[in-house]
Amino acid sequence: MSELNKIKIVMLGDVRAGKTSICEKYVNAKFDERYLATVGVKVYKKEISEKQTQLSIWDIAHDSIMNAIPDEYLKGAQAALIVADLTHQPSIRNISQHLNTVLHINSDVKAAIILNKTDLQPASEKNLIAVREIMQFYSSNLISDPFLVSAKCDDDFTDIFMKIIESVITKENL
Ligand SMILES: Nc1nc2c(ncn2[C@@H]2O[C@H](COP(=O)(O)OP(=O)(O)OP(=O)(O)O)[C@@H](O)[C@H]2O)c(=O)[nH]1
Ligand SMILES: [Mg+2]
Repeated sequence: MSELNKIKIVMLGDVRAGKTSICEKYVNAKFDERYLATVGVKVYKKEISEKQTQLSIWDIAHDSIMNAIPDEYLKGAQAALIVADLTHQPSIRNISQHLNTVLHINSDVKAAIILNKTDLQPASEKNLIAVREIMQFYSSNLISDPFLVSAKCDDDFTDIFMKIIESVITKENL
């Protein structure tokens, strides 16, 4: 049997943005209305047999002092998903800080932005403009346009994770 590719993805974003909810929906097909703050980090594993890949998804608790995230959580990450909450404008402004946090450890990380909670609030023009500016600045790391999702109502996050896996595999095969 051939060996599995191992891909580490880190989830970063403001407090309550929905990082854990997205992981739970993707890995365990569950959604919980209650808020249970992540403490430190929780690592989710998922095997993607058609890509011969084992994913480790590191769901990292938001820390108000960004630099307080231990480097070990970020080291070795080939990809990052930055989650922002459409109902909370500062979480969109802070996308850059979260990208910087991971780029500081791995300058060629593959990244994507997830704008979450579309069931509560659609993306406003103001938010989309802010995100477009971030996209331009980080264009060499970002692998796609932002994903607009609802961890509560959407059932399938395969697309997002497949895109990120493919970008990592393509880069490593160059
Ligand atoms: N309506 C709605 N609620 C959501 C959605 N995603 C997450 N939530 C709720 O928002 C709250 C925070 O979600 P979490 O997934 O715990 O947020 P987090 O980013 O992991 O937060 P930390 O662990 O503190 O960093 C919870 O009460 C979730 O049920 C969504 O798409 N729609
Ligand atoms: Mg969490």
